[in-house]
Amino acid sequence: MLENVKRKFDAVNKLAQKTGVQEIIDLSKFLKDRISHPDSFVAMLGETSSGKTTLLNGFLGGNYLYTSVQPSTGAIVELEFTPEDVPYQYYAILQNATAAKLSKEDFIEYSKTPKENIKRLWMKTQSAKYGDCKLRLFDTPGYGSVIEKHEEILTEFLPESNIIIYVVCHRVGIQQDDYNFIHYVSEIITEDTEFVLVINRVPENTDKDNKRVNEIKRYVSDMLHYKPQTFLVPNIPCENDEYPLPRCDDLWAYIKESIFSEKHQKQLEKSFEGYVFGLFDRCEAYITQKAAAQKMDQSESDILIKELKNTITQLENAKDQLVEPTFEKLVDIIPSKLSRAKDNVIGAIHKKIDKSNKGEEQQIVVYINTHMLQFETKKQVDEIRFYIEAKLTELNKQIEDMLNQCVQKIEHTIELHFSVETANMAKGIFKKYAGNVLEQSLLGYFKQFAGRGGTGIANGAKHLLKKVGDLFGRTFSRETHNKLASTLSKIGATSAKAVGMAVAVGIELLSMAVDFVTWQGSLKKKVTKGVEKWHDEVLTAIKDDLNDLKKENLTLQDERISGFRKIIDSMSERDNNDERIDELITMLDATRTEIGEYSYE
Ligand SMILES: Nc1nc2c(ncn2[C@@H]2O[C@H](COP(=O)(O)OP(=O)(O)OP(=O)(O)O)[C@@H](O)[C@H]2O)c(=O)[nH]1
Ligand SMILES: [Mg+2]
Repeated sequence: MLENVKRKFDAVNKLAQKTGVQEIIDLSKFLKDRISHPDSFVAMLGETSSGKTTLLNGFLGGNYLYTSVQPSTGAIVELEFTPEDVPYQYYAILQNATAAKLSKEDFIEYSKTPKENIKRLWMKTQSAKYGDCKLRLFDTPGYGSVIEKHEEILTEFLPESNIIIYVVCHRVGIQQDDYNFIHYVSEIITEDTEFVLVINRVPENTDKDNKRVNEIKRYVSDMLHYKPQTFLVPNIPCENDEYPLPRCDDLWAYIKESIFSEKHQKQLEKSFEGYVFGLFDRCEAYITQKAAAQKMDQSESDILIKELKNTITQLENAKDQLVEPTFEKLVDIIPSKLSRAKDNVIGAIHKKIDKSNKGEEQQIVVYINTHMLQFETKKQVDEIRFYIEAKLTELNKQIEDMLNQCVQKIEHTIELHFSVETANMAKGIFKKYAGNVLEQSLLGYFKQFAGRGGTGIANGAKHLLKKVGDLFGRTFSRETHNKLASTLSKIGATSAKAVGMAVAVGIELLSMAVDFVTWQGSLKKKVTKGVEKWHDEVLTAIKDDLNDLKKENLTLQDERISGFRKIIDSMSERDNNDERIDELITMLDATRTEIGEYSYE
């Protein structure tokens, strides 16, 4: 597999080694490891007790993971099937990105009640079934716990997944939480993530026309806007508290087939080829910078360094003048917006209660609980989400414009003051820095995976940025955009969850013997209280999310700055070894000929 990519990699790797730059050599090693063991990500999702962990035990062929009728899985548990010959190994991945070896007993214990400092648990086992590939299966807790304690499932794991297996228990059917969950999943995932539906514990002798099965299928396809591949897993009756592990060979066969499908393999090949070109671009940038610095005379070099420093100052200023104020304003205005949202929700529901008639008590309570609370809060939160999105898109645009102006100014200075030969070289440096989609993809992939001590989650097939035009800075904004999209989804999910907590407003009033007007008044009070609770929870969550987003934006700005610093560094430390530079340039040209051009198709 990936033979073509490996051949190109070998050529670029030689060039990378030749540069002698540690950062480039590290990138090359990282890429080599990834290409030899490409991984696929499969995430199990679904309400608590839908049987996710039991299905995985069935897959493993033994009770390796803890299950219970109570909410049982408290941590994210990763099962890694690796081609390397290793016995079962248990680890905890800690918040600081290091891995700690665990005994089997501790592994089970922490999967029930994870310690604060554990990010996820990790069980590694050998399997020859997947050839050179690694299969990484993620077991997750139910929805409530995901929203409250494991937001990284929404923000990190799902966007990286190739396949999501969504498990619904036949007896329970689709509940409000499933609605919310599937809704936000569908917002986050891209078209290259496959959604597989499992209807679990289907009673024996259930035929194709089973009402519940069809109802679950219909609800899910309505939410996703397509019909997902669906598997029915039969219920195994319990005897003496023991039952055989579920067999769903067709499900696992399908997962394997999907991972090895031509479509997925092509995607993998295309992505890795892109990273190999990214590595080449990194080498090329370094070599051309060196060569240009060599050719420029002192005054040219001084002018360029001055312009670069100027750009860095502008980028630094943008942090205080654009990023900080934008977030400050957002944090300032969100409370009043959310407060208005709260009033609107309360107003709409109170109006409904006021208009109700005696005899409709039951109907109204049900309507409020099953429909109005979710509907009205979603409407309001969506508006706030749009608002945040608009403001942050605007911020992005401002920063891009600023960067564009800087680069134009530098190009102009070069044209004015440089000789023809050095002008083209000097401009080349910026072209390399600016339009380098592939290099940015590789660095992004590296940062997310290896940047976390190798314990990160990053799917090689998914980090290749698409070419979105040659405009300076464009490629950066995609990363910010992804982060923004998942944060906005998370805000929606938090809100839906907070409403879920307020559900069952006024049910107890139904059994109380009070006159209708008193009943209306009490129900309104309950609604107000429930919605206020929702408001408080959502406000805290949005503030935290905005803070995270701000940090992310500032980090991105720092990365841009460090990109420009690298150019200054390579210009300042002139290499007087002309021979070495010539050798590098010859090798660069030969490598370019050997690997050809990357096509984005
Ligand atoms: N009788 C019977 N019990 C099952 C079957 N599948 C799951 N169970 C039981 O259902 C309960 C819940 O299953 P789990 O696998 O822990 O559910 P889960 O989705 O992982 O739940 P959380 O980890 O809380 O999200 C456990 O007590 C299982 O033993 C089945 O096919 N037959
Ligand atoms: Mg579980």
